[in-house]
Amino acid sequence: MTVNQTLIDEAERLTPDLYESKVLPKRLVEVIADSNAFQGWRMGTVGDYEELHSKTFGKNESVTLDFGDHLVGYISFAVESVGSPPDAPLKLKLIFGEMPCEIGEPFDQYEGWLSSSWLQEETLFVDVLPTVVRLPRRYSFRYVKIQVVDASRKYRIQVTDVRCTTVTSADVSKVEPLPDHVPEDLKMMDRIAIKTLQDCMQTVYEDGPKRDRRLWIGDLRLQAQANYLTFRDRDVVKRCLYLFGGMTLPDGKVGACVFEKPAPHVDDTWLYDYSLFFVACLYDYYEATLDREALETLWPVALKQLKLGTERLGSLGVIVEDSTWWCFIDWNDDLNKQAPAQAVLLYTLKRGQRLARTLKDLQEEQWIADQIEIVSKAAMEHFWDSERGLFVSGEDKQVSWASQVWMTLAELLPQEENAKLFDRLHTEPPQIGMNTPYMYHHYIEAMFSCGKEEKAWEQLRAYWGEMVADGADTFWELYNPKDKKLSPYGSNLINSYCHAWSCTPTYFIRKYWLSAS
Ligand code: RAM
Repeated sequence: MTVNQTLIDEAERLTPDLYESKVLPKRLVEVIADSNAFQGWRMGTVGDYEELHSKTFGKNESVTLDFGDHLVGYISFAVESVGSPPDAPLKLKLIFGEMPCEIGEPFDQYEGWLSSSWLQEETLFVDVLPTVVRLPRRYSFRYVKIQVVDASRKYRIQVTDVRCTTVTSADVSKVEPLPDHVPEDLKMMDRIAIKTLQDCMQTVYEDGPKRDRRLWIGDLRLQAQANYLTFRDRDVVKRCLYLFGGMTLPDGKVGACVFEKPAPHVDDTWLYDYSLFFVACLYDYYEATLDREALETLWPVALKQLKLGTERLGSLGVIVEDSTWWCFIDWNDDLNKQAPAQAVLLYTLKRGQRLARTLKDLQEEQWIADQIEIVSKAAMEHFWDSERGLFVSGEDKQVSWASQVWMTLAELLPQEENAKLFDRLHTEPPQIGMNTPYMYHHYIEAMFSCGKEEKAWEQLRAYWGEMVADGADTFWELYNPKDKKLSPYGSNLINSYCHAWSCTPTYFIRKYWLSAS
């Protein structure tokens, strides 16, 4: 990696302190298989949390605690023996679940392709009782199952004082309450979205506090947009931008994600669209903060992404797809990404052009203007099917929501035309749909951008509203209302159920509902 130590030092200086609070469990529960419940599991109440203190547990017995909401933090509890003096160590297993499925389905049956080490569990041995156990790892959960793997025939245990010390860098006092006239369902979505963002805001903007627990630029872009209208943090966003800008891949590309520990370093994953989003993140940050110094410092990195992005254009001005590239757009193996990628390039070029203008970088402004012309002209020639009145992508001329949405966001057509495009699409939806709240975000944003507000609210309510109906405490990484166990990783157990890129209902509500009312 190429390191600009000055930027990294500044990023480190901006490391936030975390706010802590103590949360106690609310009730004792049991997981129940129920084909009508989300993913086939629901929680049934067994008793109040206080009842835990009068219970004892022996070998193979367990208790599941419900904290009543999604939490990110450190758990501790007191444990003591009951009966004869403990004549053997106590072996405990703890299983943490953001969702009931993680408590209901044994982790050893997991067969997904992402590492099973993301599944949150802990086996511990306690040699001396009584004691207070403080687990060193941070967990992301609502439910915790405490299971006695073994004690001995001569003693049982009692568990008391279970608590979680939650952590976040989000300052909840900065969030303004929504006015009374906002409908209740939107208020509920706003609250859940803010909690999602809050739980992901740690010393960087994590994508998910359960998994991957690191800073991804695609997630950062949406989190930051939601943050500007809620927690109004600027320092942690700035820290994230400086981390990305200060550690690029050897050829100057911004990496898709970075790690903070043991010392900041960039991952070797590169995504075409994600590195271009560095420009969009910087644009949004400058719009929100007018931090000219940061803009001047990071502009060379942003400009470099545009230059590298245009290097993928073939002689016809169209993005070349080959084995050396990976563009994200959505988790969907069937999706052809050529047209959406061309649109992301155009979208970021337009933001880069405004930044160049702000900086009075006339030469680069002109270069960007020339690229916008080339990319737009080629997009119209290669991706716009004038007979059908929609965008196609790839050799097979695939019709996907992603292509329409990103071309709309890139404002290739005038907005009245985009509005008509959406009218057509809603009568005859594209064959290739959307799988992530990340893609749905762009779908909703595209409709707001071309004046289809009513449809945007309807779709926001249909998608995130159904997640609420399905029991979301925080919004999820993956959600397909037609396939609720969908996972690109081979198992819904490993999905993240508090995921940054899903936090944008609060952005839509605060940006578009409040300004319209
Ligand atoms: C997954 C994570 C992350 C996302 C990348 C592309 O690993 O969900 O949030 O940005 O994919």
